[in-house]
Amino acid sequence: MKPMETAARTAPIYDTAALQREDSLHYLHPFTDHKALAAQGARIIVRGEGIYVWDSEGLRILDGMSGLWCVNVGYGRKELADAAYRQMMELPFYNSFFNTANVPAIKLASALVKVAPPHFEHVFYTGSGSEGNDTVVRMVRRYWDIEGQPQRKIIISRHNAYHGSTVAGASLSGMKGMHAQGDLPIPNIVHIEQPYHFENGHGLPIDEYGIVAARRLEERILELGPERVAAFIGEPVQGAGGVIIPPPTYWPEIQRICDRYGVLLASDEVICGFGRLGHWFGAQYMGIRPDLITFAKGVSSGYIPLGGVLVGDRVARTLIDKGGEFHHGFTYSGHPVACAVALENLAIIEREHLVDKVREDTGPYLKQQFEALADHPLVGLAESCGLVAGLVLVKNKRPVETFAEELAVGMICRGYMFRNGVIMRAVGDRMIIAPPLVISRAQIDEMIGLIRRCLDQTRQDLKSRGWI
Ligand code: PXG
Repeated sequence: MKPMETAARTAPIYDTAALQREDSLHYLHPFTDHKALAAQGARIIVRGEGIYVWDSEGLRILDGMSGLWCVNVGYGRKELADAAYRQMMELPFYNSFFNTANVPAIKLASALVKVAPPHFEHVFYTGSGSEGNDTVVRMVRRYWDIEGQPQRKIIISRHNAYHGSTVAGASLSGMKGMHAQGDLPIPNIVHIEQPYHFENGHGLPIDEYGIVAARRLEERILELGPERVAAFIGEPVQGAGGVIIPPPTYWPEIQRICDRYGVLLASDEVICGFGRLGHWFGAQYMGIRPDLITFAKGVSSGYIPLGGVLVGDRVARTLIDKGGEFHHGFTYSGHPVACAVALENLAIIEREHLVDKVREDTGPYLKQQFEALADHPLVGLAESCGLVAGLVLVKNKRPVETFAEELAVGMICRGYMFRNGVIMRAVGDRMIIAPPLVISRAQIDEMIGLIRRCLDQTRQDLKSRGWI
């Protein structure tokens, strides 16, 4: 069955087939089965404006995923291009090693600590979120060395977490497929249950389940011996894992446990930072007080690679006052062009009150509209938090019956999304969105309308296959 093409379309401006051939000849993509891609051909995105992108066939697509959770201020921002241009002409690069610095890196550090929770006064820059989390691993181990407890090496993370794809990032991640390729995780990284009520709640009231899930951390700390545990790391809301929104009781209990055993708390805010949850940082939404915050993506709205770690006073004081040289850093730590773009990006977020807008206007509106999708016969659960949201495709609603994993129902649904001109990501059978923070109420209506139409088409398709 071929769905109707209803999205706005202009005449193609590129030779798509030729680009696809060239793509598969030379370009190895991240997380891609290249044989399958070559058979199908990549969708080539050529342009963006506001919350929309266009592909090489001229199809306009509402980008419900902000590129990859990052284009928070939307596409086509001249201010960001101008900031990059000015800085490239002034000073395109200089390193921050050997007692040197550059102006944008200094100014951005001040701007970041201004919006961070009050106990954050320092920033370490990286080029990506993965490098940020590698920095977290190096930094917490260094911290405990300096503090005279070098046996505190273990970092506890969660199944189905995503913390990046470098060796340490993939080890912290709780993705089976990643661990299976390349002898991961590295030693001294362990994983506990994710706080996913839909899958693990077994009928417990959600608040009660939040405590149970958090206590998995305490159980594991006691099993390993608190004197060996260096840190706990988690995303306030798990992104790549499928927008797993924890029960409200979860994070405060995690904080209590970390405090009790002196374990450092790292909040990976690569997705949740910079307004995504209606606060500058997800930790503020969750009411926790992390020691380290990893950031990337939204710091520059994805216009240029930049990441880093906000370092809270507890760790910073030890590193600075007692640590001497920390043997860690990257060529592009504090890259002047990336920092200049990020500074302008933060200025846009402030000027346009995007954090408040998500908290007070578009976040609650999305919640209302998105959660109403739960009335669709194919939807077992629909939930949102700020401007992230996820729904679960199910075979039966009462009692809940999910689809067999190998049917890849989420991917079928995702196909309809693309063809109808809206990007929604599939994580198994969880369909997720994280639209740009500049999305308006009218555009939310447009997005929800498209999603509903795709759900209908998916349902028809599954019926014709005899799967429902
Ligand atoms: N932490 C979190 C929470 C992330 O979401 C990273 C770290 C790594 O950042 P870099 O910049 O090294 O990619 C991420 C990245 C997906 C998907 O499938 C999500 C990410 C990356 C690739 C795919 O949703 N997030």
